[in-house]
Amino acid sequence: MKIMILGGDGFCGWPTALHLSAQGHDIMIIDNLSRRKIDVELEVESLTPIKPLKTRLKAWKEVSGNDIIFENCDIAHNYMRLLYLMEKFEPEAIVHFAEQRAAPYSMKSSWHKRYTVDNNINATSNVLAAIVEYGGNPHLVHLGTMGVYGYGTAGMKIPEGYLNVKIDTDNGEQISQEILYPANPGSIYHMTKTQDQLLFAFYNKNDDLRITDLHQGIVWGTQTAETKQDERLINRFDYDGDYGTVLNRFLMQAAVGYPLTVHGTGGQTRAFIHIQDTVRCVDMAICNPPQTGERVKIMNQMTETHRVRDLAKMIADKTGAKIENVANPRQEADENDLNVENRRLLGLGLDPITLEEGLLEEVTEIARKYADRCDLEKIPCVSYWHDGRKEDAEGTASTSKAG
Ligand code: NAD
Ligand code: USQ
Repeated sequence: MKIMILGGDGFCGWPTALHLSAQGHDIMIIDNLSRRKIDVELEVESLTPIKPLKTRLKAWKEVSGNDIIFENCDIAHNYMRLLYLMEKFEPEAIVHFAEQRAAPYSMKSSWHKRYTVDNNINATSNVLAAIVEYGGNPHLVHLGTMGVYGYGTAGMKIPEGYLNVKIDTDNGEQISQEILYPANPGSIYHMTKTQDQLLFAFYNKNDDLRITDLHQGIVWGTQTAETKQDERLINRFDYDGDYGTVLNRFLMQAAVGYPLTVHGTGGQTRAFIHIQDTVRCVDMAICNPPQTGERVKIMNQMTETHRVRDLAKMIADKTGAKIENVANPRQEADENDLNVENRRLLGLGLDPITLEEGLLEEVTEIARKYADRCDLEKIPCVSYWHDGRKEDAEGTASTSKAG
């Protein structure tokens, strides 16, 4: 199959491109390398030494014998080039990873809020318009987020995208309808993903586009079967306060002897999935497309849920790391339960990698191995959701200094 990977130089996109190439598909990566430029802006680097994209592609050719095409294009702002590349390559499937994906980065300043809205919503809108204009009926697989639902339970498992509601009509009848589960984003980044959902619903209804939206939890881990094959193929590992996600941050903090930075009480419950399972799920989604005329297929792409403080304890027990409760820079519930339906991907044969089996390998093979590349000053999260959170944090800092 010919598959276009939008955002194929990123943390999820790169290992997905290699996996699909190893399966024998023809791959074209489209990326504007904005994630690498954001590293320059933030003055931080991936903990793992990632190579320039052309070096990565050369190494993959040597290891596998396969070519992957790369085209540099800003899909949010260069619509004509995106359309031209679709018409030239004629993809049968398109995987869309190409968005600004960090919640703290999206909340850093008004510039970062506007950049994230502009980049993400225009990217998705352009992809959908280009698919219609190109006319080849490719299946679009988008990486969405569990955060579109918020992190509550409403006394039930969060369903896979749609909620059955009963409505009392004016003439006393009751009707049933399935609606998109109510959106409840917790950051500007998450909000852009809720807007993506509406764009998908519209283009599906109006143009019969075949779309799968994968509502993914927090991805942890670094390597996959393909990225392990040569050090030049290594995947990125973000640990800084803007892009590092909680579990990978804790793994790195344990490796460098930095107290694990639990925000607030650590009562936040979140959904997780290993990067190897991300890659497998995208493959399964591509192999099981919706039919033309079928509504947007939504699958919850996560394999386990954990409370942040339990994760910290699990890693501290395995490594001897200390835990520190720091003031939470985010506007989010201190404690929440999370119960998620994920039967669709399990039903397609996903056999998840669990935290229990994978954690120590990550600490020793990745976090400890590259610990000397860590810049300790980049660890604290200093993106505050609003001024009150900043004042709280500064208040806490001055109290502890005084104490
Ligand atoms: P990433 O930042 O590592 O990769 C995104 C890639 O897209 C980068 O290479 C970037 O340069 C590219 N890109 C961004 N805007 C672009 C544009 N306008 N034109 C062309 N290329 C562009 O992010 P990731 O962690 O690989 O996440 C990929 C997708 O998966 C995102 O949409 C994210 O929302 C979703 N997701 C990620 C996680 C996670 O924990 N990493 C969890 C759930 C969902
Ligand atoms: N947290 C800590 N300490 C830290 C870092 C984070 O306690 O050092 C807490 C946060 O306050 C939050 C939780 O851990 O409660 C998760 O934070 P995160 O940065 O790991 O994840 P999040 O901001 O939600 O974003 C990540 C990805 C995003 C994806 C999302 C999936 O960056 O692209 O969409 O996970 S989900 O969380 O399911 O919405």
